[in-house]
Amino acid sequence: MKYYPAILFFFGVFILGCFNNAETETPPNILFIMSDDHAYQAISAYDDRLIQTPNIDRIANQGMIFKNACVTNSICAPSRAVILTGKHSHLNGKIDNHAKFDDTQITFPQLFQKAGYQTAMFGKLHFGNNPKGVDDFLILPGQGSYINPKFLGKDKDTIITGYVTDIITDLTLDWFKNKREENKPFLMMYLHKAPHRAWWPSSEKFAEFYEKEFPEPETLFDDYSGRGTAAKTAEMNILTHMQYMHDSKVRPSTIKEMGKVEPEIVYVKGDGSLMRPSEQGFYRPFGRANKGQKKKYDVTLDKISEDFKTNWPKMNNEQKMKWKFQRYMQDYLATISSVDDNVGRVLNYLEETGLDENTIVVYTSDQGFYLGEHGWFDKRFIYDESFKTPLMIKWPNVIKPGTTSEEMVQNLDFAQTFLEAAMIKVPGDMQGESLIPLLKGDSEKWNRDAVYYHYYEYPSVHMAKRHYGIVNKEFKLVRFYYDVDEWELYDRLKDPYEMNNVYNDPGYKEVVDKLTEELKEIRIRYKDSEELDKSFIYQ
Ligand code: SGN
Ligand code: CA
Repeated sequence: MKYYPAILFFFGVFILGCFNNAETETPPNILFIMSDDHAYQAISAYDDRLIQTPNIDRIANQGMIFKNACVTNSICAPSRAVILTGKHSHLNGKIDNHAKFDDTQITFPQLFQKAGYQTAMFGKLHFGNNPKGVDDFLILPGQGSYINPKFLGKDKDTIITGYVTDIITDLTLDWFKNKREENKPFLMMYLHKAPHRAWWPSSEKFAEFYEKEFPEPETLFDDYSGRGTAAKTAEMNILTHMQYMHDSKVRPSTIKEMGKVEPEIVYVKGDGSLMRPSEQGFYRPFGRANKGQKKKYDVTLDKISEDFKTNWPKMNNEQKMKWKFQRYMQDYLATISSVDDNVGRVLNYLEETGLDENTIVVYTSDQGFYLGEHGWFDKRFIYDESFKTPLMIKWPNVIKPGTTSEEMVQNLDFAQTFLEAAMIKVPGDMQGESLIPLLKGDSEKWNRDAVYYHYYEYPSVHMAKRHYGIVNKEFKLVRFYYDVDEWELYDRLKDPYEMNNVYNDPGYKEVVDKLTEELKEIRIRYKDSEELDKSFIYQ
């Protein structure tokens, strides 16, 4: 009997030794946080002129921030398909928001699940299919709703009362607290709907941000004179295409009372048919709110409508543009403020439980977004604000805190990075590159200097023409096609706002020749072609 304590001690030391040893070999957990349409200009780790995002910044401060991260196709569902399959749109087939996702393809969560990870997904997927490879999920149907959203689940669908950003976080935290199996590493996909149009904040943030005024971008009044047809014909101008009721949240009754105030705009759908804004269910997100919830929005909604009624009749176009820009920023940034608070809740939980020590945390968006640059909202273009996307990754003991990478990395690279980090075999047909050399500071092992981009969704909402191109740190060469055939070249270092297409400037002839050749090569390397393209033509 008297030897028991000693035996227990040695046994304890043995177990601890095994545990420590096991822990160093334990594959890391992955928390993948993605928001929808979150512009890097609206994250203070990138740029603090518009908003402070102290919680999202924590990931950058404790890890690495990528200043040249970009997407392969700047639109929601296609970007998600690229992330999940590690393949360009022309190979995974989800070229635009309308195309069906072929879910017989392997997505990286399936490989994690097979390798023994516990996997979960909460929030916006926007696929039309349920996710494969996740043990637990609750996803929004399509775009989902900001207020009292419906979720699709494995067993049953459910409507949850409240504000979507808070709810997605509650579901994620509930999973961590009550469903996580401690003996397995996890892959958690925590996917926000915010800050997607029509930018409905929580009632508190709506009131708070309505009082703020934001600096305008230098190119708010761009007349597109230095660019081609695509920029001139896109329907994403704040003055011309943003809607007073749907976007700026002037009450429907006020609009009615004032007569005709909305700009005349008709969208062309993917199948070529026309869709008027009213058919998009304008004001619908707010329509889901119950009486008590609506009441909380009333004070701010009344202020907006009062202001509009008094001032709109006196405004010239420049003033209307400025007014709409402020309303846009107030709501867009208010939704981001909620995302930031909620990301903080999840990061706190990881820290409090010590889970953070072996967890890779990623923050990104499905693409960038225009916050008034070139007069625009929305995305789609290869131009910087929508081509680039926020990306920051923290991985304790692997990534040196507070580091920056300027390399050309893409959402195409995520699957391979995560698989390699988890020591899971990467399928040979994935097209990205693991970011792990960059994360470890071995940048000499990274030799990509240009990326490929291809956007398809046209004709469709916002009318951004089809285009493909090649981008390196210095230049961007683009071909717009389908109903035009126009080339553009931008000097990214001399013209960071991309105001002047220098494709026909004789001084850039050598650059054009060299990049045209490289574009041909990169299309071959990634298996894109004119023939493939023809199979993606509508009608
Ligand atoms: C909706 C939006 C568009 C947006 C698309 C695609 N209009 O149609 O502004 O570009 O979604 O967004 S809305 O008035 O209905 O909000 S994506 O992120 O899903 O690709
Ligand atoms: Ca999106």
